[in-house]
Amino acid sequence: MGQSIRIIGAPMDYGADRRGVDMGPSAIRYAGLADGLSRAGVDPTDSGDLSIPRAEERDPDAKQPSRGNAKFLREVEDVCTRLADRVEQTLADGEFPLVLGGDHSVAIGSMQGSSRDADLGAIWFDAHADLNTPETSPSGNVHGMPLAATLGRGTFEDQAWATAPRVREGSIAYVGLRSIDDRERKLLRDSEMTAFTMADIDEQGMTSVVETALDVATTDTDGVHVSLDLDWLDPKTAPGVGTPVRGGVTYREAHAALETVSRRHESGGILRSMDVVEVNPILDEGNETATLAAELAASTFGKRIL
Ligand code: B3U
Ligand code: MN
Ligand code: MN
Repeated sequence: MGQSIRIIGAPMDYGADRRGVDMGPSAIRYAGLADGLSRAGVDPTDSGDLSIPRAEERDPDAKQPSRGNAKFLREVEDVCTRLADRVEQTLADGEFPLVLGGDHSVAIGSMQGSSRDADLGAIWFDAHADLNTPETSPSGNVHGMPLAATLGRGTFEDQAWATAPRVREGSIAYVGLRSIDDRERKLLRDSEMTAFTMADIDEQGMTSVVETALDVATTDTDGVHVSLDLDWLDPKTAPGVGTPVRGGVTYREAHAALETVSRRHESGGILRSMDVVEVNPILDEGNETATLAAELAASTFGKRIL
């Protein structure tokens, strides 16, 4: 039997403006996630969804930023705290946590849980840098802030639920950036993170970029967290996302990227946790984006063409 993968659904949409990402976990499961993983040679079990009240059932004032400019921050805290515990427990049980979002703020919980017992590197496959603090965010949406939260930037400095002290800036690599806000750009430039933009992929090719990103995330760490935001892909390939940005990764590049991760994992067991986020079934066409999310997870865990 291959590695045990525990699927954890986090149907949360507090962090995004457009509704619908809370249905992401169902859509990805329906698209054949567990079957695809089994065929890839690993052993998936589904631990179901965290229970998350719909935004309408929460205090309407919660949308008003409570601390800095961050909508529903207390609600995100509640979910991420529970998610971090689930991820930590999964690892303690010897299984691999595969978290299905939900908007990208779920990554605050996955990274916190995954790094409680380990120095953690990360690869961030995303069109966006997700490095806004509540002070710099143009939208107030927490899905644009998970890395700032993990690194304890701005308002997050004194938020122990969010900050993951065993995730070092220097062990984080972005792949595929193409939409960065002005103040976020300064934060990124002043940081120690490694950032590969779409232009870098054009120049160097996806495989080579991902190999370098893996070097960054595995140096002086105990394992790697992969965070896969489906808006990383071009909107023609992945239309079911809330904040599409044209000029994204193609279908084949995406598979090549995760196959590269997979090869490194097969030889060195480098992966520790993963999340697949921002699939929005309401905006999707024929569950295409959810299907792609399921396929990319299978590629990560060893599915090959031949
Ligand atoms: N950077 C913008 C937009 C954005 C970030 N992440 C997504 N959209 N999905 C913001 O609101 O922080
Ligand atoms: Mn993101
Ligand atoms: Mn994004």
